Amino acid sequence: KASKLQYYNNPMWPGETHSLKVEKILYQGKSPYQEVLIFESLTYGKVLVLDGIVQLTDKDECAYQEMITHLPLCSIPSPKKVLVIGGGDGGVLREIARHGSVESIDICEIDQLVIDVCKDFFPDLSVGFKDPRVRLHVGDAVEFLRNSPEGTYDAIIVDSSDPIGPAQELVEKPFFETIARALRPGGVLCNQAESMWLHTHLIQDMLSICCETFKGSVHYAWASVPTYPSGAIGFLLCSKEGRPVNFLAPINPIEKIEGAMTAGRDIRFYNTEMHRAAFVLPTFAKRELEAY
Ligand code: PUT
Repeated sequence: KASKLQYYNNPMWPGETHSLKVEKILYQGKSPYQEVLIFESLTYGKVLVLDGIVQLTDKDECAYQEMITHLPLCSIPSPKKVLVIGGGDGGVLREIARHGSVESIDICEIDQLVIDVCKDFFPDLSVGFKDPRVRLHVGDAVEFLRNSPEGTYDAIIVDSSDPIGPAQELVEKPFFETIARALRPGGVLCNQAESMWLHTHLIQDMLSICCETFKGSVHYAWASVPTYPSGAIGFLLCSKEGRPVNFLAPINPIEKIEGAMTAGRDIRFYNTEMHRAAFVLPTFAKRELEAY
C-alpha cells in the first residue's frame, strides 16, 4: 500500500493527485517491469493502473485511442504498414483496424502481463489483437526498431506510459532517430506527448528533438481525457522529410473510409472536426510551444 505522501509525490505531477472511487479490486500483480492493478470504479467503469498511474478507463479510453490512431492515419493517403510501440491493451490496434488500406500491423509491447490482463478484463480493447493483420512482438522497442529494415513503415504510433520506469528512453533523441530510420520518406509518427498544463519543458524538448530528427512537419495536438492528469493529453505528430504532410487538414478523412465509423463498435470521439481542432492551442501553449 502506498502512503498518502507517495500519491502526492509523483515527479510528473508533484503535489497533485486524482481520485476515483474503487468499487472492487479485480486484479493486482507485478511484472518484471511494473505493478499492474485493475479495479471497477464507481463512475468510469474498469480502470487499468500501472505503477500507480491510470492508463485507461472504460469510459474515456475512446478519446485517447481514437485520437492517437486517426490523427496520423488520416493525415496520409492509404497507410499500409503500421507499427505500434507499447499499446499492450490493444485499443490502438482496434482503431487501426478501421483503416481498410492497412496491410500489416506490427506491435512491440515490452510487458506480456499487460497484454494478458487486458485480454481478461478489457475485451473491448484487446479485440484489436484478433485482427489477422497484427503481428505481436514482445520485447524492447529500441531493439525492435534497430532490427527493422530502414524505410519500412508508413506510420508509427507510440502509445507509451509516462517517461518514468520502462518508458524513460522513449522520449530521448536516440529513440526518435531509430523511429525516423524505420519510417519511409514522408512517413508519420504520432507519439503520446503528455499534458500542456503540466509538462511544458518535456514537450519543448521533444519538439526540438523531433524538428531536428524528422525534418518534415512537426506539430503538437491535444485532446480531453478526464482521467489523465490535468484532464488533457497531447500528441506529437511528425513527418519524415520526403513527401510533405499537412497534419492540419486530413487528406484521408475517416468519414470517407468505407465502414470505418461503425466497424466493430462505433467511433465515439474522433471525427474530422476534432482532428482539425486538436491542433488549435490555447494562447499560453502557443507561446510556449510554437517557437519549436
Ligand atoms: N498510454 C497511456 C498514457 C498515459 C499518460 N499518463
